[in-house]
Amino acid sequence: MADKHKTLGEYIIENQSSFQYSSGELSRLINSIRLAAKVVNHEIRKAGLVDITGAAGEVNVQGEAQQKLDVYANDKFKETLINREIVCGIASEEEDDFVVVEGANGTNENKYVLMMDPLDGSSNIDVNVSVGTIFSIYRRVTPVGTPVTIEDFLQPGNRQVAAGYVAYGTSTMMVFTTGNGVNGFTLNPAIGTFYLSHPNMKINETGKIYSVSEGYFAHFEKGMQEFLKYCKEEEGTRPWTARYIGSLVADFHRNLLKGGIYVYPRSRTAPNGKLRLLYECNPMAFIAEQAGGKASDGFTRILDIQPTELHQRVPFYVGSKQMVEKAEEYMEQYKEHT
Ligand code: P6P
Repeated sequence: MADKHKTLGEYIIENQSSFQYSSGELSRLINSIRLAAKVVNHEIRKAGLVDITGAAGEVNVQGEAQQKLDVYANDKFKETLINREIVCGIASEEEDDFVVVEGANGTNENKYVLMMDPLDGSSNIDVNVSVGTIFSIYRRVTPVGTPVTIEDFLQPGNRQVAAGYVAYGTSTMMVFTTGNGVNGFTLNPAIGTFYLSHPNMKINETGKIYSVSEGYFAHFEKGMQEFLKYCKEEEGTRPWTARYIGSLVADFHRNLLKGGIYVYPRSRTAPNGKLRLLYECNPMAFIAEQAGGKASDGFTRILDIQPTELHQRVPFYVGSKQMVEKAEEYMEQYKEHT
């Protein structure tokens, strides 16, 4: 069955000319992400057996206890990217500041910067729930040959040249876009090959699934509270189904396939929401839009937000277009409510 499907390698070769600035570097970059994903996948699949779960004893810039696999995934993706001299800089949820990647003799000829959440949802690892890697790729804006600067990372999401995620679920999938639609590849672990299992992925205009951590209802803004009440009313296709895994990649991927909305709103305890703009919201928003969906902070298109700092957080509404627009209607209607 699998042999009927194109491999990720074949897909990259066939579509390289459609990649923006197709100099072959973006293809090599995606290939290096593929390799790192297989290495991390191998480690995750044995997490329960080897003493590699549990906190690594460190705390990351977010103030979150780092899980050993967080550190492992961060190191593996960095190592793979640095060794191939494809990017000139890397930003990561697990790194306080961006990492400058110099070529041989301290040159900076590489054109791309990569931002990543190496292992999102890692608190779920110890309870055997799906986790994911999220990545976002830009061309640098400072001159090639000079050291990368923060300016290269603080670009709005509408300048991404590629974005994707790896979902370490019941199977391991790599889903990404280079600006020409979204394609999903499933790993055959027996031979370590990703196959094009989900060509040209599209998200339904609407759906019946909403993914929100409703425990924080009392802390949400009035508009978000009213939207949640709307989701539960008896009318038409509602009440909708509540599905919240607590792992963005897993919730997003299910909603991409079935239709639905994921919201991590601002609240009294999280005034800017929880998710990070650069390496969680922007890549997922790029994928959502390329699949026909929508992504905003409740008011503004995510991809148009001008970042001001590396780890900044924004409220995140993403998924089926009509469902996101309904949530935005409530946020607009009640925006004056304190
Ligand atoms: P909460 C995981 O830490 C994460 O960043 C996302 O993957 C997930 O959707 C969210 O946070 C869960 O946050 O506050 O509901 O536990």
